[in-house]
Order: sequence, then structure tokens, then C-alpha cells
Amino acid sequence: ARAQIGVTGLAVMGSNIARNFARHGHTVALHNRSVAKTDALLAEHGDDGDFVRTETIEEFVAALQKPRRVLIMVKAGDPTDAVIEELAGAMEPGDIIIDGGNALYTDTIRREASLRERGLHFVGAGISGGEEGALNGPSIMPGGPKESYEALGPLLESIAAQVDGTPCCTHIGPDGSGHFVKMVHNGIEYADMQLIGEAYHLFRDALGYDAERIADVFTEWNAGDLESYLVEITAEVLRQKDAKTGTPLVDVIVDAAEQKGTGRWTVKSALDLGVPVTGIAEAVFARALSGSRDQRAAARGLASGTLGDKPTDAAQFTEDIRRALYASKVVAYAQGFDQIAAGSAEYGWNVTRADLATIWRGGCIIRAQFLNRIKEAYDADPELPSLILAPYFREAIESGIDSWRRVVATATMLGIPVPGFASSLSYYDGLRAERLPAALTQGQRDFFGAHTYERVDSPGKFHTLWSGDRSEVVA
Ligand code: NBP
Repeated sequence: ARAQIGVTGLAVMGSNIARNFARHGHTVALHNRSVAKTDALLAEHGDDGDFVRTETIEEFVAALQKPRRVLIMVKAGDPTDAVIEELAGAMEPGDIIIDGGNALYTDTIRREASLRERGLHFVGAGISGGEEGALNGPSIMPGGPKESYEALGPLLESIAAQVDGTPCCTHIGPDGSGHFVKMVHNGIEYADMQLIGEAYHLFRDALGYDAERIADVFTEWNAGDLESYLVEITAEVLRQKDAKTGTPLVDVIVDAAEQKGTGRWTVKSALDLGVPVTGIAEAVFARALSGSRDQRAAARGLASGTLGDKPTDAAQFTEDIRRALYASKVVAYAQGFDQIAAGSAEYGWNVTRADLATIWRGGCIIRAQFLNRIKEAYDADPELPSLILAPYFREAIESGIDSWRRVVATATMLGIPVPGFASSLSYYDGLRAERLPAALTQGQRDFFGAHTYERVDSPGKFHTLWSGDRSEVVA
């Protein structure tokens, strides 16, 4: 046996990761349900490094050095369970199975517990960066038993993206923690894309800019605080011309966004944990609204109102949008990191948020300058109550707050939907509020359900006898 790592599941992600391992000098055993994919990989890229071709699971397992390390890159869900079952039957105690697919973290918790009973290590690893990242350096979020990271960490770190000499890979915590943080990463990605989309919408419909001109703005922004992969590719997408019509490609793409589910999972989990991830939720719902094609067709032409005045100072409004985007983005990330803290507390994972900011600086879809600021914020105060309170972000938001309000107000007057900008601003106003209307909510709940309330002036729970003499009793 001579392979340091095996990869099973050689579709686009698995092939590229196998090649990445090989290019870093590791001997890689290859396996795929249908041998054709294995042979295609060897035919096209066999000289990327040292590969071991295998057909059966037995051959595959026999090709691996002990403790055996196998990375599964198959479709999430039932196929993953099928492959795990087959592998587990052929492996020995101490061997390590890594699931690099987009598994739901609760599935990972279940799989880890069941394999632990059989003496196997199971590592649910979130992998971000798409095809390109898989080949040239993804961000890797491995969970699972700490001991397994000793045998696995150096291998994974060698193929991960590197930022300032630090690999974008670190042990996240036990069982499902790796897939959980990958899920939230994707949720944040949804929010980030939605906010960028709203900025684009405002340039197009409030300022009347064409795609090329908007691309120039994003390119300029990418040289500053907003520098990020998503802003960079936004400019590239906007600049792309359609070969058939000669117009910007973005103008011929149907405006109905699809989703594969990780954003929805993030919101479901946030609902269960009671964490307000409004930025992510609005982004998921905005995609759903865009995809409601029949309703949209029926509603087209509904009155917009006539209050709208387009901004007259384009330079000022551009700067306003930039600041609104930045502030909304801080809120979305703050909420995502809150969800990670809540998940970590719920499942006893002990996730270090600064670590995530560190490994998300490179390789993954949300990689950005911004993550350096987040890392600094959590390094300075690991218990920071909210990212928006870190001095750097607080300053950025407070100095841009008028811009943020102008953008939301202008969009509202013009009838341009900005669910991300608006809900983030409401979240900010809610969090900083002296008195929220929740006092009234508590009164109502006590009225119809005797749910009790607390008082501002004395401890304990109280109830008003609403259907009696309306005196107050201690509950
Ligand atoms: P797919 O998600 O399209 O899965 C295709 C692979 O699954 C093929 O190797 C196929 O084998 C194998 N497979 C299936 Br389907 N059912 C199987 C079964 N019952 N038993 C054994 N093998 C089975 O591949 P992908 O797009 O490369 O993604 C792989 C994983 O990585 C997924 O979990 C995905 O969510 C995740 N991911 C993808 C991206 C991305 O950008 N695409 C990014 C990050 C993570 P066959 O060749 O014999 O049909």
C-alpha cells in the first residue's frame, strides 16, 4: 500500500481535489462508482502526480497506507450514506473517513456517532471554493474527532489556500461542526450576493447606469475596503457581452435565482436556535420571490406610487450605496457569526470564531479583505457580543449611517426593493434601541395566554388578571 490519501467520487469536485493532492506530492488512490470517470481523470490529468487506479472498494482500501484516509466527494444525502457503508465494511479501526460533500450537519452528527461505535474516525469537512478552489486551494473546514486531525491536518493544510503563509484549514470542532460552519458560510454568501445585487439594482434603476458603467464602480470598490472575490466577479459578470445579441450578458439572463439549499438550511437552523439572521433570510426569500414567475407576471404593473425623485448627485449616491453595502454586509456577517456561536453552544463544539475568519480569508467564495478585520475583532475580544460593536466596524457603520438611511429611503421612495439593505438597517436600529415594542408584545401575550411578563422595576414574573379586576399578581 502506498497511497497517502484516497478520493472516491470523481465528478468535478473530487477530480480537482485528487489532482490538488497529487500536485502537492501525495500519492492518491482513485475510486469512482463508474470506472469511466476514474479513467477519464487518468487520461486527461494522469501526469499531475502519482495516482493509483482502483476499480473496487476492496482494491481502493488496500491501496492506502494506515491509518487509511479516504475523502468522499459524492452527491450529498443517500449516496453519501451508501458510500460510507461500503467503505466502513472494508476499513479497520483507526481509519479515517472524510466527507467533503455539502452534507447537512445533523447527518454528519449521526454518521460520526455511528462510525465511532465501529472504531472508525469520521470527519465531516466543509469545502468551499467551487471547482477552481478544489483544484488550486479551497478553504477547508474539517470537524470530527481532534485525534484524527493529527493524521489528517497536514494533508488537508497542504492543499488548502494559503493567506500570509497560513493555510485556510483548521480543525473546527467535534462531529458536525465543520459542516455547520460551512452551511453558515454559504448563508453569508447568499446575503453578500443579495446585497451586491441590490447595489446593482440601484445603479441601474435609480441612477440609470448601464452594465459597463456599473462594472467600473465595482472594479473601483474592489480596490478598497470592499475588496472581495464576490465584488471582483460581479464586475466580470457585468462586463461580459452576449455573443448572440452583443448586449451585456446580464441583460439577457432570466432574473429568477435558483438555490441548492444551503441558504435555506442556514435559515432553518437559525430559526431553531433563535438567532435573527435577517440578512441571510432576506437573501433566501429574495431568491424565492425572484423565482415566483407566475405571481410576478400577474403582479407586473401594480402601482408604484409617485413619490420617487431620482438622486441628482450621482457621485454622492454612489458613495452612499458603497457605505450602505458595507454596513449591511457587517450586519450579515455579524448575524452569521452569532449563529455559529449559538450552534457551538448548543452542541458543545467550542468553535473559535477568529479561526473561521482566518480560514475564510482565502479559497472560499466569501474570501475578502473584510475577513482580516473580523479576525482582528475576535482576536482582540473572543467574547465580542456582536461584530458590529468591534471598534473598526462600529466606526465604519456610524460614519456611514446617514448614507445607509438615504439609500434605504431613496429606494423606498423609488419603489426599488432593497430587502437586504432595509432589513439590516432595521436590525441595527433594533439592536441599538432604548425601548422596543416587545413590551407591548409581552402585554398582549399575557392578555390572551397568561404568558406572564417581567417588570423593569422588580425581579420575578408577573401576570395581570385581564378578565378579572385587572390587578397584578406574582406568577
Ligand atoms: P455531484 O454532487 O454531482 O456527485 C457526483 C458523484 O457522486 C459521482 O462521482 C457519482 O458517481 C457519485 N455518486 C452518486 Br450521484 N450516487 C452514488 C452512489 N449511490 N454511490 C456511489 N457514488 C455515487 O459531484 P460534485 O459536483 O463534484 O460535488 C461533490 C460534492 O461536493 C457534493 O456533495 C457537493 O454538494 C459538494 N460541493 C460541490 C461544490 C461545487 O461547486 N460543485 C462545492 C462545494 C462542495 P458516478 O460517476 O458513478 O455517477
